[in-house]
Amino acid sequence: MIDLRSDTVTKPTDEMRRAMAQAEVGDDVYGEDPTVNLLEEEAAVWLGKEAALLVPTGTMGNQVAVMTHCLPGDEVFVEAEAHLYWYENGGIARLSLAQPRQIQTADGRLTPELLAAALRPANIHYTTARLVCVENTHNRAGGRVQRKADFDALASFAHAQGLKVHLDGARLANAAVAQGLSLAQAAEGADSVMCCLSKGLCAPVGSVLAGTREYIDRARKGRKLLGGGMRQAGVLAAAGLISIRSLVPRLAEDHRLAKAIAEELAQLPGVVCDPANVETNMVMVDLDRPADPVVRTLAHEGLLCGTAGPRRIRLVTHRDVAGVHAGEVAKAFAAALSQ
Ligand code: TLP
Repeated sequence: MIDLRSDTVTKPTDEMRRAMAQAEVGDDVYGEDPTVNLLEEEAAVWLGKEAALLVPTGTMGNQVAVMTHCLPGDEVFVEAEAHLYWYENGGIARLSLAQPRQIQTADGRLTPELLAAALRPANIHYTTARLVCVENTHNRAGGRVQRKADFDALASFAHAQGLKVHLDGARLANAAVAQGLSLAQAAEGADSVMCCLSKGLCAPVGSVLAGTREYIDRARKGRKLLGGGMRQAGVLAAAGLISIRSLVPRLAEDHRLAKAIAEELAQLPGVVCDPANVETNMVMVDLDRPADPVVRTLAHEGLLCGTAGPRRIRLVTHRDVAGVHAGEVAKAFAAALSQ
C-alpha cells in the first residue's frame, strides 16, 4: 500500500524509537520531566520565541493559543478554509467563547487588504477585534506557502490595528524549507506559533506552541484546563527532539516527489492538476466525477488517499513513501479512472 492520505501517517524512525526507550523522564505537571524541559527550550529557539510548550496535538495547540489571546466575545479573523475553522469542532466558539470571522481568499493567503476590508471601526455594536490566525502552509489550499515578506507585511498591519497574530504552522517546517528559511525566520511576525512534530517530521505524537514567556505561562494553564497536562511525556519529547534536530532538511525530498506526482497526473484525461500549484508536500487533484468512488477504487489499486471536496482528491507525500515513484501513483490513477 502507498499511503498518501496524510503526512500524519508517518511512523517514528528507528532513531526515535531508541531515544524514546532511553528517555529520562519525570512528572511534567510538576515541571520535572528533563526531556520535556529540553524539548521546550530547543523548540523556543527553533521557532525564534522566548518560550515553548509541548502539547499532544496541533488542534490543542491552536485552541490553547486562541484561548490564551482572547476574552469571551472577541473577534478572531480566520482565512475561510483555515484548519482552525474547518477541522477543529467549532473550538474557537466552544472553548474560547470567541467569534470566528471568516475571510475568503483565492488561495489561502490572507493579505493586509483583505484584513483591512474585514475590520470595522470601534462602535457600540461591534465586539472587540482581537486576533488574526494565519495558516502556513495552508492545508485546504493544497500546501500553499505564504512567503515571509507577505506574512511580515500582514503581521505588521495586524499589529498596527492592535491585533495579535497566531500562526498555525502545523507544517511550518515545509513552508520554511520551501523558502530556504529557518522556522524562526518564517515565524518572526507571529505573536504565537504552533508547529506539529507529528506530521512530516515523523514524531508519533506532539506539537509545540511558542510565544513570549508570559504568554506561554498562561498557555500552560490553558493546556491543563483542556486535559493536556501530561506526566512522563519525556518519551514523546525524546522523539520530538529528533524531529527538530534532524528531520527538517529532508522535507525537500517530499516536495520533489509531490511535484513529480503532479506532473504525471497532469497528463491524465479526466484530471485537472497543475504542478505549478504544488509548493510543498501536497497535491490537489480535481476530477471530472465524484471523488469518493475513485478513492475507493484507488485503495483496491494499492493507493490510499483522501478527499478535500466532492470532486477533489488530496495526496500528501512524506518520509514513509520516499521510495515511491511518481509513475506508480499515476498508474494507479489511470487504472482507477478507466474503471
Ligand atoms: N491536519 C490533518 C487533518 O486534521 C485534516 C491532516 O491530515 O492534514 N493545523 C493544520 C494546518 C493541520 O493540517 C492539522 C492537521 C492541524 C492543525 C491539527 O493537527 P492535529 O491532527 O495534530 O490535531
